[in-house]
Amino acid sequence: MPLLQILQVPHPLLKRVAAPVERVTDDIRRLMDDMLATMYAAPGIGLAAPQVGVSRRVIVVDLAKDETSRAPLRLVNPAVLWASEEQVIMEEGCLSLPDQFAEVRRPAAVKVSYQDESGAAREIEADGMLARCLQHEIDHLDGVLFIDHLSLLRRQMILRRLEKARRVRA
Ligand code: K1U
Ligand code: ZN
Repeated sequence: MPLLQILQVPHPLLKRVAAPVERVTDDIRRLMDDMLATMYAAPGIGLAAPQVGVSRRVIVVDLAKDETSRAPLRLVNPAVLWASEEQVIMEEGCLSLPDQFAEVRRPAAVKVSYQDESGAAREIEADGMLARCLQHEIDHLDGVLFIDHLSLLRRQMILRRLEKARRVRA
């Protein structure tokens, strides 16, 4: 399975609203398999299609701690149907902003509708890390990054830190 290139900030595709998927075809299923392979290799716990240069509403998620307990989720056209009033602060990272982390406040629990790999309509209720990851990935489909939830000052600090790390590596 080919590994895809993960786009990094400030690639313009990361700020674009992704288009809905009209039909779950073999191409979409192949994309999700390639995204999962890319996510496991990164490593990460989620990935959205725009991060690999495809501006379509597709995400994958797997919170498994090791290869033996993998439980991949493939979500096409995911949408938040309900979000809890309760909000929690958790640390987030993003494969498009490597090695940058920040505490972000979001709803503690969500209910998400989506289509699975066969095109069937499904819903998932989540809290904890799964709720966090689903919200982070759905944000990517709307061109929103976790740093967009931070103050301007903190966002600029992270972007400067990222630039500095790139300069050191170059
Ligand atoms: O969307 C992404 O860039 C993937 C991102 C998902 C995410 C992380 C944390 C909170 C919300 C969403 C990542 O996977 S960053 C890497 C990461 O968190 C991780 C990597 C290896 C093991 C465990 C976590
Ligand atoms: Zn991300």
